[in-house]
Amino acid sequence: MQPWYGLINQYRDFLPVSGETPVITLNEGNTPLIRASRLNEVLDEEINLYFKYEGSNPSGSFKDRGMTLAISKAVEDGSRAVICASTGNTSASASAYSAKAGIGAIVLIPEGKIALGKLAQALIHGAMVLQVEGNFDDALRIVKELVERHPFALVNSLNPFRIEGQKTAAFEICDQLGAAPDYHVLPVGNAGNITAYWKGYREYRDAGRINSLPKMLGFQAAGAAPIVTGRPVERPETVATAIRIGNPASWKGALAARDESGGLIESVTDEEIINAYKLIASREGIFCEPASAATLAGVIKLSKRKFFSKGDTVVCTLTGNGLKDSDSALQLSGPPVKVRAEITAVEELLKGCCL
Ligand code: AN7
Repeated sequence: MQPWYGLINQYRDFLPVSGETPVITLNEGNTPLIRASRLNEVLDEEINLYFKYEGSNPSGSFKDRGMTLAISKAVEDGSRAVICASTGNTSASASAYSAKAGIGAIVLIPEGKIALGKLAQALIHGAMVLQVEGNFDDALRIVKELVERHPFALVNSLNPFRIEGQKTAAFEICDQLGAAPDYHVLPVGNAGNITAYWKGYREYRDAGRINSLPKMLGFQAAGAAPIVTGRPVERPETVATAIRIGNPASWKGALAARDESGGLIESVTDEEIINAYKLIASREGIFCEPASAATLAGVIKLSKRKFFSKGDTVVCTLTGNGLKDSDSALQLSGPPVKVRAEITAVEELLKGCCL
């Protein structure tokens, strides 16, 4: 087996790096593609369903793919500090890679609306964390203005290097499957990732590595679905805080991915997201965050209306690790059962359970 030294090393020929680029890496990428095996009952069609588990990246989300490149290029350009607005994962990743690079990180997050694990990550990596009294869209607006006035490198997905790094997930899936899937399913927030995957699939096709392209299926949370409704959402709301975004930066990229691939972008309700979140954990053994579960929620919804064909290969990207947002898991599961420290008491409770 070849050792893995991160995705810049692996996919250098497809990335805008030279021999001079300092590679800032935490050996991100090479994440598992896991075949779903116990979801047949909840699906109305027989499809080959896979999860690309991006929660196994070093900071626990797909953002690391874009960040290894964005931070490497920022260091190459001589930047001393990077800045981003974030619903949590971008800030966690930017903070981690900046720590590795030895440069400063400034992150603006919406007050009270990011999962605690993500906040903890940014803080422990030593970033300057500012909680904006507003939402993600407010934070991004301020960050965009700040970089006009100060020499900070912007590492939101408006930075093209972020998209370049993130496209490598599409390469990996094709390498892992030996072909492109029929459908690729993503949660859509700021829409950088769907833009990146579509770019990745096209580049792999153009390089002759695959000979077909998937249809891109994006899902937004119903309370934060600007691309579905066709206009910005002023007060986005959803349990899936990672995708609580009302005015996506890569709106056009998402529309292009949808239209060029012959796919769709629809919404799923919080209830559908929570149902899928629990199913992925309880039936497949994968702990993802609520935003990631919008993918399976979407697949369930589409299979109800017989959207797929028998045998279709469908890949859902599970964008982030569930441990980041253990609050959501605890709230949705309820507290564990309390018992006296005696075997008989424990046995009493176990009656009728599992045995
Ligand atoms: C787990 O961290 O926007 O459509 O600031 O954390 O590329 O924005 C996170 C987004 C999906 C949506 N799943 O991806 C941020 C941020 C998870 C995420 C998305 C995010 P994009």
